Parts: sequence; C-alpha cells; structure tokens
Amino acid sequence: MTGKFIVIEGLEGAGKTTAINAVAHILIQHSIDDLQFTREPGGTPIAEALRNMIKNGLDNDPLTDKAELLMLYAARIQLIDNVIKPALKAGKWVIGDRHDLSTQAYQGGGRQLDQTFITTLKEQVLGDFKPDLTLYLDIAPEIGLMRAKARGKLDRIEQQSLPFFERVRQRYLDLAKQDNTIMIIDAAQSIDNVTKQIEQILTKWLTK
Ligand code: T5A
Repeated sequence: MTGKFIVIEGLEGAGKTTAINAVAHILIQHSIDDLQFTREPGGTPIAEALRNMIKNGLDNDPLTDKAELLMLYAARIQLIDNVIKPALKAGKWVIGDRHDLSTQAYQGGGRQLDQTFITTLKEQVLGDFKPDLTLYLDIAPEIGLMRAKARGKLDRIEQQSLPFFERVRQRYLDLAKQDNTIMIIDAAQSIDNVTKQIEQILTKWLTK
C-alpha cells in the first residue's frame, strides 16, 4: 500500500509550521503515524544547498529569475526521487512544506516568468506526479509579512515588493479554483480557528 502526499502552501507568515503540526496530529489520531516531513526548496543535502542559494544569494552574483526557477526544479526532483517517492512506496505519508504550487505562484505569478517555459519544465521534470491534497493557507500579504518580519531578518524573496506578493496570492487563488485537490483555508483567523478549519477539511478528506 502506498502512502499519500499532503502539502501545505501559503505566503510567508501564513502559518505553515503550525498547520503542518496540526495535520500530523490529525493523521496520528487516525492511526496514520508513519510520517515523513519535507520542505521545499530543500530536504536533501543538494536541495538544501540550493535552498541556501535561492534564499540568500551568493557573493555578488545576482541570481536571475530563470536560474532561480531551474534551481527550484533541480531541488524538487532531488527531493521527489530521493525522498518523497521512496517514502510513499514504503507506505509512509509525506507532509510537505511547499511543493510545485509555490513555483506556479511565486515564479509564475510573482516573477511573471513565461508560462510556457514553466509548464514545459514542470511537465518534463515532474511528469504526472502531484500531491494528493494541498492545503493553501490564504492570507493578505500585509499580515503575513508582518508576522514574518516579527521573526527578524528577511531573505531575498521576502524582500520583494507588496505587488509581488499580491500577484503570488492571486495566482494561488486562481489555481486553487481550478483544482479540487487544493483546499483554501482562511489563515487570517486565530491559530485555534485555523486549526479547526484544517481539522474539518482533513477529517472529511480522510473519511471520504
Ligand atoms: N519559494 C519556494 C519560491 O519562490 N518558489 C518555490 O517553488 C518554493 C518551493 C521558502 C521561500 O522560497 C520561496 C517562497 C519562500 O519565500 P520558507 O522559509 O520555506 O521559504 O517559507 P516561508 O513562507 O518564508 O516560511 P515562513 O516560516 O515565513 O512561513 P510560515 O511557515 O507560514 O510561518 P510560521 O508558521 O512560521 O508563522 C509565522 C509566525 O506567525 C505566527 C507564528 O507563531 C509565527 O510566529 N502565526 C500566527 N499568528 C497569529 N495568527 C495565526 N493564525 C498565526 N499563524 C502563525
């Protein structure tokens, strides 16, 4: 029996860490306790090295938008082939902190990279691999960035302008409307209310 792949998505400060803990807790309550946690970009030594470059840059070598996109897909396929697929095959359930929807939203919506280029890469790299369920934590960028800022220094992507994050959010919402495996959670509410929404959606999905 293969496991399932559940992904948590959202803008910076949307509350993904809290949501991941809530998802794990609910799965364990349903006797699903062989869990594998992943994060993107990252999750293998090579993918973590790429994450560091994507988030912080390197020396005085400006990272171009296209190179950023290619590095994200390089990190993603390392993680899928070396961690996610073997885990699913072994019957584990994988809980992912971000996956390909982030690329569609940030590089497609935010950076406004050519959609054909992104779609071609996605098809070539991922094929038909996709999460079984995605929980998208929807939040206004002003609120999410305020939460992220409260934690300290902002990275390369967090330093983007507000219109960038508004485009990211809009792309997330547009894509969620077109895909019934993506559920929207109102992440502007209190942590308790966000957790309750996750509980309702996940319990319904698990008992489906
Ligand atoms: N990226 C990633 C791309 O551009 N393309 C891609 O394809 C991929 C995969 C990754 C960066 O890379 C970009 C997106 C990102 O910029 P990251 O560190 O993985 O970076 O992601 P971040 O979004 O930056 O992670 P954050 O830690 O900022 O976001 P979280 O995890 O959503 O935030 P969290 O849970 O730590 O919460 C932030 C704070 O808010 C509080 C928490 O206690 C915490 O202090 N909080 C709440 N406060 C009030 N009410 C609530 N409901 C709250 N929920 C949480």
